Amino acid sequence: MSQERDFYKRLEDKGISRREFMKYCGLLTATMGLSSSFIPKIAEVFAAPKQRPPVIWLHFAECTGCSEAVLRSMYPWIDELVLEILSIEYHETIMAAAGTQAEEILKESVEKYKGKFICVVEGAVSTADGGVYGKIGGKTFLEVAKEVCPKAAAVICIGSCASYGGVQAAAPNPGGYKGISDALGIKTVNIPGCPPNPINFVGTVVNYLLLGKLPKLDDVGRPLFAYGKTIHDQCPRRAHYENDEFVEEFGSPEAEMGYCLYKMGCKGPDTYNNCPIVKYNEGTGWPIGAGHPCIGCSEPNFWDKMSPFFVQK
Ligand code: FSX
Ligand code: SF4
Ligand code: F3S
Repeated sequence: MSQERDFYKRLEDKGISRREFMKYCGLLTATMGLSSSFIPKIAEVFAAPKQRPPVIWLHFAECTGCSEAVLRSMYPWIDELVLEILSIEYHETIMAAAGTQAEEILKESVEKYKGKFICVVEGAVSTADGGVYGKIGGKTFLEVAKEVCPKAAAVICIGSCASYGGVQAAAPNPGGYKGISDALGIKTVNIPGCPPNPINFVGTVVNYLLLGKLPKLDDVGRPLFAYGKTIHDQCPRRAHYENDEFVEEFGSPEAEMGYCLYKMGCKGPDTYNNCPIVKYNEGTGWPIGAGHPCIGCSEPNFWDKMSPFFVQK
């Protein structure tokens, strides 16, 4: 009980009311596809964590937008919550250590928590010519990934780059860039999107902590709770699609009226993600809501498969 009291006191000190926190837990519960009776249990995962699994967070070829998405947006305090439930042993962007000291921490943490840590991976790895096109501290990304990922209890790929290669793997891909599962031949939980919605990452971790297992995945490694339906099937513009009401030019009266963006190249019918429901930036916006077609950023190889983005294929 006192652990919980301390938690709420800490939230209060940061200017976050219990009501705001419970609202977030409600959103998380709904996103995870659980009934509202789970809200108190989910609140407890944060307020009185029974375990704080060690996490080793690797960065390879990417823009760090995924870390930014988790640490900065959504709710300004989500980073605090993530740090409450996870014991982040290694994360190049937020750790104080650098250089050889950082490399030693990585080595030590992998040995110390072998078989027990969660490995979060951000970014793709180069596989051509022995992986020489991407290195950290003299080691190729591929070497680092091979040393660390197979020793984890679970590997969670955050973002389309770690999941499927992302922009690095776009044609002609001279570096032979691949996602982690493909490059290493291992099974990973993929949270794609460029960047992904942080709530889908948090939901996956909370699922693991609350139910003791990873969520059910689709055939390309994505949690079904978040990626089980297409954008098109959840889109608020769907009625316009059915009524043949399309935007044919940006800035037109049809665009202003919020008509369907299919003729502007929208890839919503072929894209699985929960953006229309969960949205970004504290639930305020998402691409189609802002009048931009979906470019299919959570689909494997979307840079090649979905482009040209403004033309319907
Ligand atoms: Fe990739 Fe993440 Fe796109 Fe960027 O780190 S999914 S380029 S938003 O940030 O990996
Ligand atoms: Fe479907 Fe895109 Fe039209 Fe929405 S805007 S209804 S996702 S085609
Ligand atoms: Fe990406 Fe389409 Fe959502 S572009 S952010 S999957 S609406």
